[in-house]
Amino acid sequence: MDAVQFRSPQSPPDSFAGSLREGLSKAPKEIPCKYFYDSEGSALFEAICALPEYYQTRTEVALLRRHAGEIAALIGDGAEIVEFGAGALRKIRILLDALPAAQAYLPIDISGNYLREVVRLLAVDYPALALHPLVADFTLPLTLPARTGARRAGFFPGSTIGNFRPQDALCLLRRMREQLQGGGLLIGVDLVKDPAILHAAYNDAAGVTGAFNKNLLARANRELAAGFDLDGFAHYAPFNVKAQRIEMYLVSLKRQSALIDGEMIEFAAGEAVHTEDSHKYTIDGFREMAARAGFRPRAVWTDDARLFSIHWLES
Ligand code: AVI
Repeated sequence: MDAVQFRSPQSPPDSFAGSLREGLSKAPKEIPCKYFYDSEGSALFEAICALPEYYQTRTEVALLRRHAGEIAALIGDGAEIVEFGAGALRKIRILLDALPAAQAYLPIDISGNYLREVVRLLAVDYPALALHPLVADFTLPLTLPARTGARRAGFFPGSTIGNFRPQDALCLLRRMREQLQGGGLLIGVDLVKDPAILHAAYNDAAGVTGAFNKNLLARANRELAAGFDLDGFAHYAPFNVKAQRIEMYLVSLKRQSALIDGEMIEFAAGEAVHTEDSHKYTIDGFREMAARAGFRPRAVWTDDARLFSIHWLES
């Protein structure tokens, strides 16, 4: 049983401390995957993207490069591009290079300092582009500023949609469609494939994904003095064939406890903390979901090995 010993500070439920306390008090235990991305976690994610086993980033970048002209023609001149969860702003450069007449760019990201820094670098290379960075959690309801461009186009690369449960992904797509005010959405979606390829991508030989997963505990130690023994947990990332998703867990290797936001949380030996799902779609399955969200699925691009897909969805 999870012991409750101290009940002093109770942080808001939407803070890291509050979410961690709430998620680790559940049975089974969980930690929302959005907490991976502090500065250490973001750097580890960048390292994952460069791993030989993690085919997603290089496949998506190659698709964007190969089809940039066609994509630009679909987006059209004078558009305002909204990027959901902007990150390092590398993929957007491929689009912007193909869209010299783009009017404005609105990157939305939860990490303010990081966003300001990458936008500053982008401004140097695209001096004619109006930049309107928005520090916000795009997974929550959010009102975007009034449209400035001829039309709006959304950009949601990286298959981040896969990190939402299908019902939540559907709600997110519906909300994005409203925010785009009649504009289309360009979205990257990872595909169902040989489970061995998927398993390798989330269980890399260098152990970077394991370090990324354990960064949740390291972050709790840094920010909350939780006292986690990182060696006392194992990274475990199986492919759930029925649900077509990679599931990530931190498995406690012994009986242990940690202090989170005033509560002593107990972990049994062998107990798993669920940290992430990464859903994989078929092309038709994703197009069906997009249609249920109110989009009209149009062009789709994929690589020869059918590892990854990019979809253009019209409103
Ligand atoms: C950000 N997201 C799409 C990544 C994924 O593949 O689901 C996060 C990740 N987790 C482990 N490796 C990468």
